[in-house]
Amino acid sequence: MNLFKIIYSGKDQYLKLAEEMVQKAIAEKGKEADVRFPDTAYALPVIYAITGEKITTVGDLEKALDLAKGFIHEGRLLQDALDSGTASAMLAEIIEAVKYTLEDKPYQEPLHGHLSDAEIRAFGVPLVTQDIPGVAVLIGQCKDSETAGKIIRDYQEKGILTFLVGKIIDQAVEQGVKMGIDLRVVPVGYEIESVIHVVSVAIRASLIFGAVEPGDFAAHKQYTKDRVKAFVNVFGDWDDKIIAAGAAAIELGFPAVTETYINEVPTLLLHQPDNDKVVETSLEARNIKIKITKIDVPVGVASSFEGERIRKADMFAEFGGTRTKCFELVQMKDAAEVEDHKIEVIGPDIDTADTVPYRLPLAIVVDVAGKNMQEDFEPVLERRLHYFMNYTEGVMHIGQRNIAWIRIGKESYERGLRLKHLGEVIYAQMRDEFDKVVDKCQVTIYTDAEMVEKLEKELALPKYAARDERLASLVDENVDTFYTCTLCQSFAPAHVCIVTPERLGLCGAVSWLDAKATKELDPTGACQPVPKDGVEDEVKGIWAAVNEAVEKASQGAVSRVSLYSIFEDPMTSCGCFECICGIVPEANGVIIVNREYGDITPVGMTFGELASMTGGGVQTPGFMGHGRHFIGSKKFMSAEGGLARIVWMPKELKDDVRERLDATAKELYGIDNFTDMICDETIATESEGLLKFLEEKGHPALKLDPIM
Ligand code: SF4
Ligand code: NI
Ligand code: CU1
Repeated sequence: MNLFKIIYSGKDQYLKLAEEMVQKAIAEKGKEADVRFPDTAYALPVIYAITGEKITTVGDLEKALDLAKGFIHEGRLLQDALDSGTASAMLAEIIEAVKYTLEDKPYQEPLHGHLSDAEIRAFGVPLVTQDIPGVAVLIGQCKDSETAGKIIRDYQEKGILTFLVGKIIDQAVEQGVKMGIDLRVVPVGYEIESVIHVVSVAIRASLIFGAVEPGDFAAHKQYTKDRVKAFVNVFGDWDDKIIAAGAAAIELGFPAVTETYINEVPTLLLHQPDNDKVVETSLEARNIKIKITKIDVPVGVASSFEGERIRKADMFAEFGGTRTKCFELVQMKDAAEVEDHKIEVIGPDIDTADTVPYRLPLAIVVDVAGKNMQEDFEPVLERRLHYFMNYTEGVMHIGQRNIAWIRIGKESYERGLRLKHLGEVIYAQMRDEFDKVVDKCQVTIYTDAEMVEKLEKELALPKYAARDERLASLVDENVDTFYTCTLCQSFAPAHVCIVTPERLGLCGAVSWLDAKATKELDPTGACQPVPKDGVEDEVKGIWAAVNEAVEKASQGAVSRVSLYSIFEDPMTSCGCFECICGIVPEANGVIIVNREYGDITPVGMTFGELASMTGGGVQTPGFMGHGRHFIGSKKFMSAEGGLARIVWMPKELKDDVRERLDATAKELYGIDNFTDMICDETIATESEGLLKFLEEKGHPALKLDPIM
């Protein structure tokens, strides 16, 4: 069998279908009609990245066909075959784009189809922290459903982001695999063309985080090969189109492993007929190392389960959530007071249930001791409890401190999950993740109502209050050290966050205390201290030492940063920011949009479009990515008048930040209920309505100096 011939034949089939689809689109919609995937600022992203051309109308699709044909030359060099793979990818994208043009929702549940820019941005943090250690694309159909279920679950429990294309989706459904983008198993579509939605994710990572220029295909290929740890598994019988798609994957640096023999190309195209070994072979091919913490519990524990929701009907037991008291606390103790790995449940465990859902009060008290432990790290460790519990299959955790709310699902209860297992999970993860600061750890879980009540009053509440006091005193002026965070450099090579007490990392996941703890956990790692030396301008937030640190950490890409300005040398963005802020000159202020908000804003752009204006570690005056928590900070663009400049935010974001924002505005400007002066989408999404509202409310931005 000639591998090249197979690829050329597959490419021919894509070409034929794409030409038919384009004709159909022209006939049904006309050449002027829009063609684009939903919620992306990158037109047809694959074609855009490869050629630099934005395809936005049905008429443009003819040009897109020509661009794809430009890659077709059926020679005898490996590159000729790979180019046909590239052409196939472009043609598949055309086919899929027509589907989205002709139908409102070409993919119905459980199929996912195209992923939005926001969905890709949300993967940023788990990818850089290696929470998602790799990306698997499973194509075809396994010999039976059981095998499919086993392989998919294996990837899921390793945290791998897994995309399914083809009949394997039905097999996964049959096996009851928990699926969805939050569970890291994404059924994309049945037809092989739909695999382009996964290619599009890899390519957009390069555009979004890498800031690689559209049209510089060589640089995109380098980026995906080096930084996107993806690979392909083909199960069952293959056909020419699957192999042509495989060639496209290989061209991007993603090895393919096939169950049925076609051919072998060392490191790129591998044959693995043994289903028990396909996971191992694939991970090795991409050099993905999985960190396994073996925990003795009857259910899976993996970051993939973080997004699992437990609905009322599936719930066996519940703690907190207004019905019972529920709190959690991590406290530092002397080594002599902690017995390592002691796990105790004081009060009834959930198997004493007389009614379902069983509701009990709950207190989780985690005592840790360690030579390098500091009281400042207590809240850092405590916040991880949320993740550790969510990683546990069949456990849902919401909130923190004494507003924690936990549900345990029936299925996991039936598999044997009890409260003591939560203790096991917490113990194992604490020791694993915080090994440098935690030498000993014990977990006590109380369900005895009286004890919970007493401990909350005497232990937890005073502790929370003391921490709040410490946090309130933690302002930039009161510390002599800031921290860099370069975690995102694995995707955005030039990006550096400067984390200060009042300005957390733009992902929202790294506070100054987190950065301080990270430095302790990994002394040469992503967070390095920066002394606040050589002040140049305190209002704009410029320090010589900060500039030096940024220049060094960005390998010279950025040499000046003003921490408190959005105009003069603003901090760069990687791409995974929680919010983006952009100026509205006519309102003399800025709008802020969070990633979850999908609609249009008064600047005429969506979150995705605004977000595409910045990223990849580039400075873009007038636009700034930042964390939600930064919004209520006194340092929020304080060089340009501060948070009095905020004129519009989505309602959900307003409600989320209201308390702190109001308090800060009161303190800074003596304004009551400032959040109510800020416009939102329920009031206006265009500038006329926005201005009218601001004038009615007497919004302070209107009286500030011109923003430009
Ligand atoms: Fe990335 Fe900045 Fe968050 Fe660090 S703080 S993980 S660099 S966004
Ligand atoms: Ni980030
Ligand atoms: Cu990032």
